[in-house]
Amino acid sequence: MEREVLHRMLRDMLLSRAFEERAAEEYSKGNIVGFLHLYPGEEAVAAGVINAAGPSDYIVSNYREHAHALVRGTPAREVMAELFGRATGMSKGMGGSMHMFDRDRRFMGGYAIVGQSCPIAVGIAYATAMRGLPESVICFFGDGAVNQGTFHESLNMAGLWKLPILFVCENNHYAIGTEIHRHSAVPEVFKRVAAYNIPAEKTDGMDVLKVYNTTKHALERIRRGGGPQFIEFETYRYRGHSMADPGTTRPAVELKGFQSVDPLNTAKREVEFRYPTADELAEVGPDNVKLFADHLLDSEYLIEAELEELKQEIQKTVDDAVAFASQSPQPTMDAAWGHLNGNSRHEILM
Ligand SMILES: Cc1ncc(C[n+]2csc(CCOP(=O)(O)OP(=O)(O)O)c2C)c(N)n1
Ligand SMILES: [Mg+2]
Repeated sequence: MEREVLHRMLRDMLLSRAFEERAAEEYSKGNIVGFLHLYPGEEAVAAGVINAAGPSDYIVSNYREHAHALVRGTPAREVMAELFGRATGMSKGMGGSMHMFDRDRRFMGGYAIVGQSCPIAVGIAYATAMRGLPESVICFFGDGAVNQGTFHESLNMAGLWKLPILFVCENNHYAIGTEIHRHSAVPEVFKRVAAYNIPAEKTDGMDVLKVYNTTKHALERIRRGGGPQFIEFETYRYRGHSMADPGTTRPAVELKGFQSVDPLNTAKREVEFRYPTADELAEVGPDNVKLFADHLLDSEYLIEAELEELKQEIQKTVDDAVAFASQSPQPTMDAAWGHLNGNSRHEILM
C-alpha cells in the first residue's frame, strides 16, 4: 500500500480520536448542547472505508458521523462549529451533531433516525444508475439499524435493481445499551443479507488495513457492475451511547427496587455495569489507533518522532477548531428561512 495512504489513514484516526475526546470536554463545559454520539474505538472503520472511496462516491451516514465527515475532508473547524451550533458550521449551525452535511464533498448527511441512511442511499444510487455514472454510494449504519423496516426494504430494492451501493454495518455490538444478541434473532448481521441476493462479508473493524482492503475490493466489484455489496465490520465504542448516557439505563428508584428483592443477581449486575474506559479496554484488546500506529512504527513506515509531530499537529488543529467555533456567530432566524430548499424569497417549497 502506498505510504501516502497509510499516513493519511493514521492522521485521520488520530484526528478523529482527538476531535471526539475534545468534543466530550466541550459538551461537559456546556459549549455543545443536545445529543452527542461519539466515535472513539471505531476510527478504523471510517478511516479505512472512506479512504478507499473515490472523490465522486457519495457517503451517507447516521448520527455518529463526525469522524466520517472529518475523514471525508470537511475541515475540523467546520465540524466543530456545527457542534457549537454556529453559522460557520458545515450545516450553517442548523443541524448540530446529528445533521452534518457537506455537498461539495458528497457527504450526504448524518441522520438521526435509525435506519434512515439506507433509503437515502437507495435514492442517490438510483439517480446515479439512471444517469449511467460510475459512482457508488457508501451507506453507513449500526447493528441496531438492521432490525428496521427501512433496512430490509432498501436492501431488497438495491438487490433487485443492482444499485451501486456499498452497505457498511458498523457493528459495535450495542444499540444504545442493548447487546446485539438481545435485539437480533440472527446476531450475525452479514448472514441476513443472503435474503436479498447481495454478496456480504464480515471483517475485523479494528484493523484499518483490513477495512481498507475489503472496502477497495467491494467498490471494485460495484464499479464492474456487480451490484450492491455488504460489509459488516466488527468494532467497539469506548464511550456510552451518547453524552446523555452514563452507561446505566434505568432510573435509580427502579434499580433500588430490584436491589431490595431477591433474586437480584441480574439486576445487580446491571446496576454495577459501566462502560470500561479506553485504558481498561486497551489492556484487554487492541485499540485500533494504537494497533495501526504500532504497525507503522514496527514496519518502519514511520519513526517515533514523526508520530509525535503528527500528534502535535493534530492537537493544534483541534485547538484551532474549538477557538474558531467559539468565536463564530450564532445563525440568525432569517438565515434559517433562507436555507429552506435554497429559496431566496424565503418561501417554503413543498
Ligand atoms: C427509528 C428510530 N428508533 C429509535 C431511535 C432511538 N435510537 C437512537 S440510537 C439507537 C440505537 C442504534 O444503535 P446502532 O444502530 O447499533 O448504532 P450505534 O449507536 O451503536 O452506533 C436508538 C434505538 C431512533 N433514533 N430512531
Ligand atoms: Mg451499535
